[in-house]
Parts: sequence; C-alpha cells; structure tokens
Amino acid sequence: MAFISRGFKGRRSSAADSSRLPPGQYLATGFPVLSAGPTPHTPLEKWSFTITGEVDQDRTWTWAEFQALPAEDITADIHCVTKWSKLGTRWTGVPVSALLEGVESAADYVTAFSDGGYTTNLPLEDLVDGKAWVAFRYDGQPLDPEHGGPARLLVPHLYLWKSAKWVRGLRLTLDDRPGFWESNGYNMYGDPWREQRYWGD
Ligand SMILES: Nc1nc2c(c(=O)[nH]1)N[C@H]1C(S)=C(S)[C@@H](COP(=O)(O)O)O[C@H]1N2
Ligand SMILES: [Mo]
Repeated sequence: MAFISRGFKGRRSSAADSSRLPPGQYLATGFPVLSAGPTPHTPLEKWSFTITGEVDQDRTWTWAEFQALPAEDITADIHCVTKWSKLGTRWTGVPVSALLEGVESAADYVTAFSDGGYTTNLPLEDLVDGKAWVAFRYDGQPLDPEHGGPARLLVPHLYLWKSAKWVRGLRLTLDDRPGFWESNGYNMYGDPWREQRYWGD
C-alpha cells in the first residue's frame, strides 16, 4: 500500500509539472544563456532607464532612482522558444506599471530597447497589471550580466525573447513595430500556450 501510494504521488507531482509546460516545451536543467551578441557591461553610474516615444514627456531614472522604486518578488515559469522551460524562477523587479504611472500616451505598443541594440515589441497591455517587471535580482542575487544584468525585462507569460536583457527603456508606439527577432521570423506576439513561435503560427 505504501509503495503504491508513493508511486501514485510521484506521478501526480510530475503530472502537475507537465501541466505547467506549454506545448512542445521540456524542462531545462540549469539556466541556459541565449544572447544574440556579446554581453554588454554598462557601469551602474552610466545606467539609466527611459520611457520615451508617444509620451507627453520622456521619463528617465538613474540606477539610484530606479532602486528607490517599490520592487516586488516574483516567482514565475519561463519558456524559451528554443523549447526549454524553467519552472518557479525567482526574481526581484520593479513592476512596469510603476514606471508608467502618470505617463499619458495614446500608444498601444511598446518597443523595449537594450544596450547592444536588441529590441523587442509587445502590446502595452501585456506590460501592465502585474504581468511584467524590470528585474534586477535573480534567486536573491544581483542579476548576472549573462542573464541581462544589471536589469532585464521579465514578461513570463510570453516566450522569453520578449524579456529583453540589459534593457534601458521602453519606446511607446501607436502601431506594432517588429523588434530584432520579430524582423527575423519570430512571432509578433509569442504566446507559448498557443505555440506562437514564428511568423504565421
Ligand atoms: N538584449 C537581449 N535580450 C535578450 C536576448 C538577446 O539576445 N539580447 N535573447 C532573448 C532570448 S531569445 C531568450 S530565450 C532570453 C534568454 O535569457 P537567458 O539568457 O537569461 O536565458 O533572453 C532574451 N533577451
Ligand atoms: Mo530564445
């Protein structure tokens, strides 16, 4: 009886994990690094974060100002288009809503831009209401440069290419403009649950 019950529990917990895996994904071991170019190393005293584009006025935070914003701890499952997923990753970050507070804009879209020139596009509504953060800690430690430190976008409900590493700001736009991977065959939206990997998915 004990044996059967242990086996049953084991299957149940792996079934629970697999229900958190979007179609076509597998569980990664470790934390793979995926970067289209070299890792930039911007010193914190030169770092800033800017909201620009279709806004009444640009807003910019220095690193010290950004650190003074209210941050949250986040636990999230993340999914890379190359098919690995990682469950229950732990981050600390400033919710994007806090950065957009008081910003007046007619924009419906955003292009996140990063040191090194990477860009990615998202609907503005996917960045607000507790769905996205500018994260600067991972697993209780300052975010590794390889994983986007000092700070990266974290949008766990979309494929991870939307979570721009080394992010330096958000450009608000009226229309949906393809970013780096979106100009190279990746989906404009990128919902892992609908397997929106590439153009036409
Ligand atoms: N600036 C920048 N951000 C980026 C990328 C990149 O090449 N440059 N790669 C994206 C892709 S395709 C993925 S899967 C994730 C990988 O994040 P990780 O290296 O922390 O696993 O970062 C995304 N953000
Ligand atoms: Mo990716």
